[in-house]
Amino acid sequence: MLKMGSNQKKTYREQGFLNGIDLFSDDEISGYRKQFDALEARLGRETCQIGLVNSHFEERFVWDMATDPGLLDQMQELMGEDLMVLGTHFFCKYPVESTEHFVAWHQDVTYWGLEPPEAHTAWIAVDDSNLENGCMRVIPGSHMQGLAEHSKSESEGNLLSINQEIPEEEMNDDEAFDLCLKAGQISIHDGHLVHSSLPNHSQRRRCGLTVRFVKPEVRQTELNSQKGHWNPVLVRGKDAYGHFPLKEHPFPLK
Ligand SMILES: O=C(O)CCC(=O)C(=O)O
Repeated sequence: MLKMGSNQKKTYREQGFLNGIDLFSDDEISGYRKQFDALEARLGRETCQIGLVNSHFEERFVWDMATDPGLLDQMQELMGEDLMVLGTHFFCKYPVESTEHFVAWHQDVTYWGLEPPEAHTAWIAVDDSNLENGCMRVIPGSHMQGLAEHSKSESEGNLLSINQEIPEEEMNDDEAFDLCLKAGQISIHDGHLVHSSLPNHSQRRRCGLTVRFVKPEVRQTELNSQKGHWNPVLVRGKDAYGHFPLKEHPFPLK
């Protein structure tokens, strides 16, 4: 089991995120990147930008990334023994052509319909992600401040599913911390943490795979932002609650 230091757990509790955790070696991530590139060649950029939702049910490599034993060890350290993968979603920002795509300031759990509204996300860098290509940014400690009012973004290019945002005038960008990552590294953030990302002004793609985790005690009380039901899969421990229909693993765990 990969052990996380008590300092990291304290940081996560206090700041609401961790950054720069090594997960995959250069060889491993370049293998996964090749498989993503092949998917992109097959499906096209428009789909791959934000259209790949829950592809771990169809694509073996996405399942392997999302359930990597080292990742599950880390998530168990933060969340406890019993762990479900709630969903996966690629966020892929291509170099700006006409529209500048960005992700507006938001808190994940606002529109996920979960009760209690608790979820944690691992963001796996498929490509290097930094200031030039629009890495994720977070407001440290903002997960402690409750849920903010979200409205519709007025700027074109917001990649969020229902174009939600915490209005610009309520945000102070000076407080933002940039989550620069090398490919193969991950960040982890609390579903209450305020975060966003700026447009990709480089000539490189910026692709990350988000893996959302919940504990089995969570239930879905409203439809999520895609107007649907979640299909979580138990990946560690046990489900003593049965709040979701039991979902089989699409592929064996490593
Ligand atoms: O990848 C990004 O730019 C944003 C990701 C995000 O909003 C999320 O993980 O909830």
